[in-house]
Amino acid sequence: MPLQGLGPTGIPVATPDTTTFPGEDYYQIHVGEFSQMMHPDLPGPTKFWGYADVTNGQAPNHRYLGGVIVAQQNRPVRLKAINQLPPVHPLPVDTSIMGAELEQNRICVHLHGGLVPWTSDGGPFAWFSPTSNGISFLNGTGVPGEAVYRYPNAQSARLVWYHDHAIGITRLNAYAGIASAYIIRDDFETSLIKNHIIPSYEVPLVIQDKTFVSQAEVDKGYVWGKPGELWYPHQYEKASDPDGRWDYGPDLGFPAKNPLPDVSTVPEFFSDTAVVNGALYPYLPVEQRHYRFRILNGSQARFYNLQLYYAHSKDSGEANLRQPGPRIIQIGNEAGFIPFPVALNNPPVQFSVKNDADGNPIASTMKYNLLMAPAERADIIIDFSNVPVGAKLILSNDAPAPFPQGDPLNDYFTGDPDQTPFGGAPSTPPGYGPNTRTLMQFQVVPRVGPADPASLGLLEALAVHGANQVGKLIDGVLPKLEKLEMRKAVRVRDLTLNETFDDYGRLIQLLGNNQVQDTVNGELEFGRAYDSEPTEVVRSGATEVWRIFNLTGDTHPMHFHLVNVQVISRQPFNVPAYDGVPQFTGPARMPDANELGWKETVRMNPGECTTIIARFDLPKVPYDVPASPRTGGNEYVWHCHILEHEEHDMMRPLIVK
Ligand SMILES: [Cu+2]
Repeated sequence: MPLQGLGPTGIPVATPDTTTFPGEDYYQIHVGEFSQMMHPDLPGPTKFWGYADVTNGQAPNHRYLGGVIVAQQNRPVRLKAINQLPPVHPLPVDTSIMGAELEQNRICVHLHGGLVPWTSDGGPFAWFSPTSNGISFLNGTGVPGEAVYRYPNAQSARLVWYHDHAIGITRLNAYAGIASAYIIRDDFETSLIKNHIIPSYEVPLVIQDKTFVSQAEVDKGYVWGKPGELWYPHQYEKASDPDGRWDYGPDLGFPAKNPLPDVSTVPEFFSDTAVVNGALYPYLPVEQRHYRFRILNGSQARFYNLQLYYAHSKDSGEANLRQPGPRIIQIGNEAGFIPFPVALNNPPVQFSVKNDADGNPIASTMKYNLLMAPAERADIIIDFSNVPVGAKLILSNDAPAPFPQGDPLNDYFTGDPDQTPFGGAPSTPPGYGPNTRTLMQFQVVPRVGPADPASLGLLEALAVHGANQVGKLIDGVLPKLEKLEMRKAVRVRDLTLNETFDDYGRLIQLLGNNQVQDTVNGELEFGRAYDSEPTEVVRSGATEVWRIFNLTGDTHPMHFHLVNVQVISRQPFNVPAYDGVPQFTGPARMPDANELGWKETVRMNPGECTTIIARFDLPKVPYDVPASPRTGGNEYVWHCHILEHEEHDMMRPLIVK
């Protein structure tokens, strides 16, 4: 099916009211339930929760990912969210997760990547329902079920997004569709487009994975959706069961206080169907010219190692891994333009990693192409000028899930082995799903109008040949970067990413610092619950260095509210020996070329200490921002953006005073 673009029949873009609040763009966004046919081959329409523009009195036109907002740097946006969700969630709700015992139609709007006052940050405790609200909710209008968020937009051009963050049901609300894009424009970007340095042909690509309910699932007793609606895990399948997949505490010497709940969350959810802009395995006609793609990984837990290949001559639905497509030139990430463009797919790099003697992946040996963890963004240019008309290119993925270790149960592709004896899927027949490797197809069509000006090749030349070869042309083309200096840091914090078992024996991820919290079976535990006393309390305006030690087996995309950060290094350390004082076992590595400059979601690999630096400036706004009634100060969070990790319970307060 064709890729959905922006527009009323694709992904609707909201239209601001520019008069009610002079100098500001005002939006009224309806949050409601709707159904949409996602693919003609699905057995029925899919029920979603999502955003729709009702700013100018129009009826809500709910479409998946709808409510896209385009903002201008330094022009504030005021967003009123109107919660008219029904009381019953479309997905199974596990009430053993903190907060999930409350109403099911609680929401809050988090502007992910927005530098906003905490009262507009939409943190987990700032939720509101049609009838009540959370302890940190201070942005009501006086009308139940309404909230107002104020975004200064005092930040450079970039793709941010807004999505739900309500405690206990964030993962469900986001999966059910409460998410949309928010694009910030600025003069620098406009000049690059006007001067034909970056293309004016621009396409957002929101990549997600979803699973749709089949008749067989309904026959097996799935009651949270009809065939064609969204499927979400509702049982904790113990690894000790014949078709199980998750470690269970009591099986490994970690006693559980409670039996597993009937409806249970799982440590992370990898779906079986790739969806781009809400379309299943879509195609996009592209002319023989330069295109700019704004990519967001909006998945629950799945990473993508994006590569571009020509389609097989015999089967145009499959990538020919021996025939690389054109280069991918990355010019930006989630914090806007990067300081220097990077050539990827040059040629494509398939994922690989070496394991140590114990079978654990050695992060420093990982090889990949355009790697995107959940919540990461990439601003890329692809030049189709030299691709023959009629050619088909496949955007393809081979990132392991979970990352980087991988479990074949989560890898879906044409002709994959039948895994039904182990609780997995049957083999995927050619031309059909499920598939998480073949994401979408570009179909090259003749160019309409004149050829692209030569200047559109400049960034690719820079990325491939370096600044020296391109000479003076780069003046004014590259963004300026303020580099944060380690010597200005007032504090170095040691923090930890942890894995243990909860009271139900389920695998759980936690954040902590370097203070031991408990010893279980002789193992030191550093993890703390999200709702325990804040420890990351930072002085406003302070620069701090955070050394974040990953004691788990997974890479975690750590997302920082309030600030963008700079990645200083990644360094291996002795995980079993970690007692709060690290023993480094190898040299520190520089961040990847496309991670230089600013970041806001940072991949932190197993066995590595990832060091970041940030300056905790609060946004300047022309009104008083009250202290949080829950924590005091300005209440933000930092957390893993694998949504099941975040919810259970890999999130901690970030308090700025
Ligand atoms: Cu995580």
